[in-house]
Amino acid sequence: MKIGQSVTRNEKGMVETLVIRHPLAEAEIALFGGQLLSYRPCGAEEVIWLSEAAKLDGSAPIRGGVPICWPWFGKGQQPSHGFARTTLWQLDSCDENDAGVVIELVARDTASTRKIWPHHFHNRIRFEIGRRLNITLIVTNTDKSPWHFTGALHSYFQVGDIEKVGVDGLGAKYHDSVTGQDIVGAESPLVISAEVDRIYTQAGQRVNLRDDDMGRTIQIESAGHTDTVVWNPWADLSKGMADMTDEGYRTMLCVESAVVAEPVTLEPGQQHHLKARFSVGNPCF
Ligand code: TA6
Repeated sequence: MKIGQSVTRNEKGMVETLVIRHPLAEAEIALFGGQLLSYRPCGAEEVIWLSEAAKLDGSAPIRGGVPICWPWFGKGQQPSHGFARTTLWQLDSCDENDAGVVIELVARDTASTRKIWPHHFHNRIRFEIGRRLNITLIVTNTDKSPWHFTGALHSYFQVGDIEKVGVDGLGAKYHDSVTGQDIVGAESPLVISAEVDRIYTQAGQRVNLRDDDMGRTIQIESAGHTDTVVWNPWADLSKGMADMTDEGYRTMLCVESAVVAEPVTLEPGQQHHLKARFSVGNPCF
């Protein structure tokens, strides 16, 4: 069903999606999780990685795309990475013009979210899809008392060959979640040849993901974040994950705009914007 000149309601597996076909870009967004699954600017190859073994039946988080981790990041509480990525979001608005398509989805607290996290909230996720992609998570405290959150736009990028990738702009300090160590003096660019799970605490606003195999650089700009997380599970961990193929890790890298080390506190009525912008060199423009 068409809901705009460039936007159609569709299904991927068993989840409802919005498919965007605009002269400047194509994309797909699942209402389950409010999750971007695909983004391809005109003339470019796919930017976003989606696991070939992803569960697309609404029973579990979707492996790939840009899951929204909220109201917490990580496995410290259950469910892992919070409940936003398994919430069914509602389409709130869809607009388009020559520059692209803007889609907004919303999710509020319900009886079941309050059982897990006893607070009132209103979340809005805005996707601005054009020659670049902007994703903004707008979190509002609709409660009578302050609360705090951590979270991330847990972006999975498509790469040609993980061993031919270099990431710069990550800063000098990180927490290594594989070894538990805090490291000062990180290598730059980061080159990956084993499991990587790092929380960079001094990343700048702009991180470059250089991909020698695909011959492109994806620029990731973040705002409203405190950290940038980089993750690749590598071979052994992937084998234990039902929603990754054994070789899936070779073509993906997560670079995440995150709030981990310092939770954001919101007073009643206050908002926080967590943003990520992806741009890729493109012959069309
Ligand atoms: O962002 C990195 C990370 O927190 C890793 O520690 C890794 O477990 C990954 O996210 C995936 O988590 P998930 O709950 O989706 O399996």
